[in-house]
Amino acid sequence: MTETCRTQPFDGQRPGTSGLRKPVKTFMQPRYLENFVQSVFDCVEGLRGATLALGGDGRYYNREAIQTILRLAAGNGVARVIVGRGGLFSTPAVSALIRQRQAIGGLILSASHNPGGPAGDFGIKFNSANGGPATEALTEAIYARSRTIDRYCIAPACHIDIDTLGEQTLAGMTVEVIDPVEDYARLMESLFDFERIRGLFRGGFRMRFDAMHAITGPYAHTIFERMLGAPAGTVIHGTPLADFGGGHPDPNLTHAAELVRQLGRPEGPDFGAASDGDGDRNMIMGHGCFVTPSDSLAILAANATRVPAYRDGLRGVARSMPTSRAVDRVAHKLDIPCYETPTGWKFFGNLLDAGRITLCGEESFGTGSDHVREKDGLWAVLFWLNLLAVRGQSVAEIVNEHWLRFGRDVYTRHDYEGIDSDAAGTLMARLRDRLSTLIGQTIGRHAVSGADDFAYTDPVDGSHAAAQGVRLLLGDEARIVYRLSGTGTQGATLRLYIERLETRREYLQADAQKQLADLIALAGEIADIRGLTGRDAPDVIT
Ligand code: G16
Repeated sequence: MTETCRTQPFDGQRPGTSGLRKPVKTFMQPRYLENFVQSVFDCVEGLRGATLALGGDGRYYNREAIQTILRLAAGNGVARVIVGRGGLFSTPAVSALIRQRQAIGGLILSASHNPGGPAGDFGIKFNSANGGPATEALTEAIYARSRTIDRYCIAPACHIDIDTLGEQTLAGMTVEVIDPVEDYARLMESLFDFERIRGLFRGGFRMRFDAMHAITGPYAHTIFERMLGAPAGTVIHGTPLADFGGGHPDPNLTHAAELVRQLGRPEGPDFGAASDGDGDRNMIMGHGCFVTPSDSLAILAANATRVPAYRDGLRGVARSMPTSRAVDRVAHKLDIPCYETPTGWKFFGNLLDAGRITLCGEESFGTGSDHVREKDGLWAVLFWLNLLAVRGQSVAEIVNEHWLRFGRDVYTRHDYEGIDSDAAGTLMARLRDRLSTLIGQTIGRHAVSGADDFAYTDPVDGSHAAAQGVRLLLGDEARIVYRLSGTGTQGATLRLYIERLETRREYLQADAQKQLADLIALAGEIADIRGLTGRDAPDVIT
């Protein structure tokens, strides 16, 4: 019943920071999706007879891709595929499902925060049996396979109904369509004090959650409005659309502008949050106040014992290298380990599996815990709600108290998007060449105490990742980091991360861009950003 079709390799099917992301047009070429998925299947041990999870963020081409992947799964001897109704699943929900149903893994169709629609991006990533993103070793093996592939195995063309709950059969394989929200909502209920959060809403607490016309809409309507009693209208842009309503489903100050405006109004809500295309990112805001992802991680760690799931304390924490060192200060106080990993959630997987850490996070609006093996947007929002309910204070009050206790790691990230790839490569190469000469120098008024190209050896399996970004460590606990994004699809994106510790009470509230102005200028000069990229200013500032 299965056909074996001849094919030839495509260039460039190397997964990036989080799976393979390409323009939709690239993915829609005949055999492109088939080649990549077959390459994945050829590299996953134990696939035959196993269970797979499958779903995506609803972006353009999601439904068509699901039909093709189902046929490929049947062609490769998979016993059961669990699909979210309508082909929808958030990334953290897939991670939870893989663990719950002991699946061999899952395929998640998403390009996360990248725009969708016919002119936008599409993406696909494989998560392994622990629920987490494939390791570097596996993604490299998939890439190697994609370069030599000469056939794929597929069941004959047919149409599977993915909109009706229940089981169907495709060439001997069971396709099980489930509600994508139910199990995930129950998992959240088991972690947090829902009754206490209900009390918050009963008391008139006002929240706005921006689902950005992406995957979290159905989850947020169910959890916030139905289960927790938040009034209708709490969730905005709650219907997933194939082009995200023309928006950019990236929860940050630039792309969630409407939410930011609402929270800035005198009569605005008490709490605001947003999530991204596939539901793993989160942005947290209070009335008139934005919480940086780095601060959010530190605050959740410092307060973890106040919510049911973490009542017994944390085993350890981890952050990606460019994330501010705010959480390090909390870990120090709690006397627990704090790990610094390269950018990419996959690097947290071994630490979580080995029970070395309980919470982890990244500056790129990602926070999570050992409940799944992905960052989890709604989990972070619920954690904050639980905290607000227990502490009875505003977001701003909680943040300010935290800064008074630990100091504030004033932080910003500047993104230069879609720059020329060669220029970006030259910029990084020149920085690397200068590393050894920078140490000990004083640049501007800052002494350089350390300079390196970040490398990481995983303490669990000893695997090594080199060239993960250039770090300059300066006096006053200041730091400048340069790295190239691994998720863009057009040219290169340079990310510049700048931070400095502020402990003077009278400066704790000051504007981050102003407080960091001299470091920002310095970072531009050291790397000659203007000269090499022709850009005077970043495209996105967070
Ligand atoms: C992905 C990864 C994250 C990473 C982020 C940014 O997020 O899962 O671990 O921090 O990309 O990566 P980069 O700086 O290389 O663009 P997402 O939400 O896009 O899957």
